[in-house]
Amino acid sequence: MDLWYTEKHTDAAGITLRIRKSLFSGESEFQKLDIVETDEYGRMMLLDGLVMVTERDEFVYHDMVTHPALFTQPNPKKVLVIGGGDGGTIREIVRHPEVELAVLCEIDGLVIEKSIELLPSMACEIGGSNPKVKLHVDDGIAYIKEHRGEFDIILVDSTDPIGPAVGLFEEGFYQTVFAALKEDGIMVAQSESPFYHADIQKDMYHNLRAVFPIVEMYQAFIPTYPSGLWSFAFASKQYHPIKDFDRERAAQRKFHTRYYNEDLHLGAFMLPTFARENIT
Ligand code: AG3
Repeated sequence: MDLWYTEKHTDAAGITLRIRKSLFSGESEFQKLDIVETDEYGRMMLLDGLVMVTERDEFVYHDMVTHPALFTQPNPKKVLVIGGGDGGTIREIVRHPEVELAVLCEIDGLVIEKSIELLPSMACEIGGSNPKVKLHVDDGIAYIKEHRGEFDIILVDSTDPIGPAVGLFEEGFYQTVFAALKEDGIMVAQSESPFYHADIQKDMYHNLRAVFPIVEMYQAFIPTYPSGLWSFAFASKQYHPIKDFDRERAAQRKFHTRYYNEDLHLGAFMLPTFARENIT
């Protein structure tokens, strides 16, 4: 018997993947969590039925949520991740030798626990031994209110703006992030699909521009996300992601990245017209 899972992206379209077996299915006080084995994309985590990560294409998302900001900011020492309980973003952050502290603030302890158990390729740096990594099971909004002026970079690795993540798309949240950043700090947040989520993008970028002087969108190809075209918001106090990009430093990185590179850093910020129009 074939078993297939469909995530609907609209009322009339979605993605369908053949499932080999279910590895975990449960519910926390925040959301439903499933981890399954797919034939095409390896292990996959779903929250409330939405695809969060798969082993096969997570490298795109985690490269792109991390490296553009860390190669723009000249000396990133303290980096905070809000959400991101699978650990993939932390894994990429700690590859940067300048980083002294990488804090993960994830609201749902079950996501962390099950990722460590079942998604070791992503959770490898949150399982215990890296002294640069600190975990907080806490509401990101509450956490940053207590940490003013502390971080060089804050990466918002959230779910869609439904359920526990709604507040992470609001102007009040961006003000709190601004306050938690140092005076030359940068925030990056996943910003949904330019193809399907024009309305969400419009509000989100409007809210970001009310707070940050520099706000740019960049894109990445993520096959298991709605439409396959995904985006990130780069919101910054001083550094511009292209004008202040240190191409040499990125080109000379000592670690391999399967998606990000110094040319793509620039290319990712070049948007198709329809995407540009979502945020202007
Ligand atoms: N967070 C972004 C997931 C959004 C996907 N949306 C959807 N499938 N409808 C991913 C977390 C990776 N660390």
